[in-house]
Amino acid sequence: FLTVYSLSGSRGCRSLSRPLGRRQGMPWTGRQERTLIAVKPDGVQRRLVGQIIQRFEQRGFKLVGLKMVQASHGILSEHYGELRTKPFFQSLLTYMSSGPVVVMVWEGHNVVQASRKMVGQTNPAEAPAGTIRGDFSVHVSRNVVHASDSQEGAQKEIQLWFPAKDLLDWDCCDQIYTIEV
Ligand code: DAT
Ligand code: MG
Repeated sequence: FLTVYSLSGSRGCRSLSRPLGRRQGMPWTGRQERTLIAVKPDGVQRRLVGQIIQRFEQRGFKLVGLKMVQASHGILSEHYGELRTKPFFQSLLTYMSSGPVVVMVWEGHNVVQASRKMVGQTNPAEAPAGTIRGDFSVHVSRNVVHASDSQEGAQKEIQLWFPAKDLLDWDCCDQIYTIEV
């Protein structure tokens, strides 16, 4: 366990007198909404991981979990269980397991709905410029990124992809500037 101490009061953080890192139970750090975002194999192959992470960071969300995995059909069948009867289901699983994916949990105010908007419609042809799919993809079968579609879905997906111990509850020092607390 690594504890990082801030060295000066010049960075504009309210919590400068205490360790940065794991949450200390301050009243202004209430647990917030979380969602699962994944850069799909096409996004990883096309070296879009950094740009996608940047969008969530710059919007003001907090990264609480991150890993790169080559997903099995087992976990993908569960993840996409609702689409089991669709004609594209098998090809979806083949594509999603074809190479590494970068799976993340992001936390913040209204993060589920906001990230769906940032990602854009399922079919990139309908996703406006400025969204991730609208900027980086052209076809529904290669739409670069996954985002949970509801708070309940997010909870299930987060549990499916991450053991609780791999999600970090930490204080981000700009938190008092991104939401009213
Ligand atoms: P979303 O990823 O926007 O939540 P979804 O849950 O309906 O959309 O579908 C999951 C993924 O399945 C989607 O991101 C890409 C793939 N998919 C959906 N519709 C498809 C289609 N008509 N043909 C091929 N792939 C499709
Ligand atoms: Mg979906």
